[in-house]
Amino acid sequence: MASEKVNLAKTGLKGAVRMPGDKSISHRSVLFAAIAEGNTTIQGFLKGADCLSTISCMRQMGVEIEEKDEVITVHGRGLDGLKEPLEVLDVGNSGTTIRLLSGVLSGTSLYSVVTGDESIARRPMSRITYPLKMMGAAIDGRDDGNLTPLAIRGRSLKGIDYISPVASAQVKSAILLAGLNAKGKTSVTEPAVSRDHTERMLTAFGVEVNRDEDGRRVEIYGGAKLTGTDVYVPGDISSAAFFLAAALITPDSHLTLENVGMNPTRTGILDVLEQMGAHIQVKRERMQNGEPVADLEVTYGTLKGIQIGGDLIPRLIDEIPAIAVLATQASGTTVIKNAGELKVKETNRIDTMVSQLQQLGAKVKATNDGMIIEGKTDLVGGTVSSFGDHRVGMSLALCGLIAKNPVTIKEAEAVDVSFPGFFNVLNGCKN
Ligand code: SPQ
Repeated sequence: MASEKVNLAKTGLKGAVRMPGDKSISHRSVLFAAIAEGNTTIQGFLKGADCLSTISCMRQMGVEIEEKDEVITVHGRGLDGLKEPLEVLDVGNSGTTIRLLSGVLSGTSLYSVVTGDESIARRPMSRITYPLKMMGAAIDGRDDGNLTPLAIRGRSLKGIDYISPVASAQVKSAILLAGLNAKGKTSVTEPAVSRDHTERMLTAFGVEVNRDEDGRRVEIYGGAKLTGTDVYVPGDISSAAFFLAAALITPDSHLTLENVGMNPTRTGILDVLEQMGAHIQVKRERMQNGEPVADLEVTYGTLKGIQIGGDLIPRLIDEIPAIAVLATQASGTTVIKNAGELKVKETNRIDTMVSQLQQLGAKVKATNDGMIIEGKTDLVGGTVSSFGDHRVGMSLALCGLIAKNPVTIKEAEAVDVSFPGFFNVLNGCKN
């Protein structure tokens, strides 16, 4: 297990940083390409540990995937063309991989066992196995199908109209992907709109996807075919969030973040930063492959505490650890509520962030569905842990830029899940 030490930034952070590829879109690009007919090329793919797990699972099912000059070529096998895996499929740390893949596998004629690391072993799977069983899937796992390993005996499915109790793109995507192989229509209705990369990308692969005006209800028809295409993966706004936060808390900083995905289902962080008083300039707005992209310019500035909750939460769920750090440097109180989903991420992100920030001198307390942070606080530094959670690791690293003493992060290698080279890029901005 590697530790990383982050020291006080003696001057502001400066420069232009190109963001790594979007993790959610990278997973989907390989998975959809594999079940498409014909070839797909993918540019900007994130070579983080999670997306590499998706590649390795698809290769285990006979999908040929080549990597040359930063372009990935996937030779699609069609929905019925995946080969039965001879060994257990290992998704590593990736919740997206296990949930989306289970949706695909449920409607094939294959038997498969899917598992992951210790963190995956704790994460709830009944949120997908329950609706998939309603469609006729044969899935089992520990705790009555709630926990990995999942054993999936693929068989023919029937479409359902599912009212999801959670706003979750993984739940929505698992059901829609199973729906591709099901008889008739499959729809998912969510309590609030979750990220819509599956809907956008299925459309790019030639599948008819119907959506209600507000995006909460999505519908597809069984038997639809995916056709290989060219995919361009934009930079990940969830990765950009750490650099937005780094610049906003480190005096005299000015950073340009290039190539940031601006899908409206993901830009809640920008709404929050604006409310906190930050000035972020959005430049060079453009569309790439059905996804909006822009460059973001961020300058250090004073921040104020705010209230965060409601339908905004799914639009920034992965950014809450970074927002918690920002809130320690904002004047007044920040209250984050309706964010109970944080408890079922790579770690319980409410408990890990609260305990680790307290260790660094922050005034923060956990609530049932979020946290309350008092600012502005001088952080003292010390030794903390990511507990194997990439977003916790990167958030705690930000504290090192402003704390009196260095911040040492244990299990720092976790950052490779979504941002390989994160510490080098952060240090590069200090020079
Ligand atoms: O893939 P994984 O491990 O679930 O990753 C996380 C993350 O922080 O990177 C969550 F822990 O992102 C999820 C995100 O929270 C990725 C995702 C997707 O690509 O569909 C959707 C969100 O999860 P959910 O449960 O709301 O669908």
